Amino acid sequence: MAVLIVAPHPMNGSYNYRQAEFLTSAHTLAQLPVDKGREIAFAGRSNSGKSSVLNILTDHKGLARTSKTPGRTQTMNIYVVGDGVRLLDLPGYGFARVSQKLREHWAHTLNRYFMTRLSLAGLVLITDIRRELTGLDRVMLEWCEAAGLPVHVLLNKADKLSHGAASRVLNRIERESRSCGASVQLFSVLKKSGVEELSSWMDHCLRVQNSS
Ligand SMILES: Nc1nc2c(ncn2[C@@H]2O[C@H](COP(=O)(O)OP(=O)(O)OP(=O)(O)O)[C@@H](O)[C@H]2O)c(=O)[nH]1
Ligand SMILES: [Mg+2]
Repeated sequence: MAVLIVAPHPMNGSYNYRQAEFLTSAHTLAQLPVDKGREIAFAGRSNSGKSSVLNILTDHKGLARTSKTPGRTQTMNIYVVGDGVRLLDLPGYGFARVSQKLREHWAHTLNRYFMTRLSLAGLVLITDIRRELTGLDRVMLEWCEAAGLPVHVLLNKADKLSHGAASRVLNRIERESRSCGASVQLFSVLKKSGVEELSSWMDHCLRVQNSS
């Protein structure tokens, strides 16, 4: 298993997510890379667009596998950006057609991942703007607040709503999320919009963790 070395963060404080390369897949926590450096996890409901967001962020279409069918990502997929920074594409939650056994495995494994992973620097919570926040999204937000983990909500698939309707959802979710310290933004994989705002949040999150 690869051992990552943490190099100083870049002078201008921004990371080149285009450098991301696939490192490994993990079905259990023991299969994850050594818990050093910093990582940002991409979590959210199945089919909200986690893998697609990763591909747009890294400007690499086929990096993470996407699918019209929910339940595509069934392992934790780890990408390395260089200088000890990793991105994790997590299996989605809330997908009923996955077997009970697999659902229990991921509920338990992701719970332990969030509770114990020292290198976890932040969470990008990806939602489908048409569904707004689901019960499990709210549980994630509350948990992040309690754990002091920075979290950024992407209201993805913003192209599915008119500009006005998307802005209204953004305002509402911003108000709701303020209490738990989460930031929120609109995003569209289809329109490639929101990438700079997401990158800036991630840069900030990685810098804060690096200097603490
Ligand atoms: N219109 C539109 N479709 C999107 C957007 N983002 C993702 N999709 C589509 O949504 C579907 C699911 O995308 P994925 O990236 O596979 O979703 P995921 O969250 O990784 O799904 P799981 O791995 O099953 O948890 C695909 O058909 C994507 O093309 C977006 O911003 N706009
Ligand atoms: Mg996926």
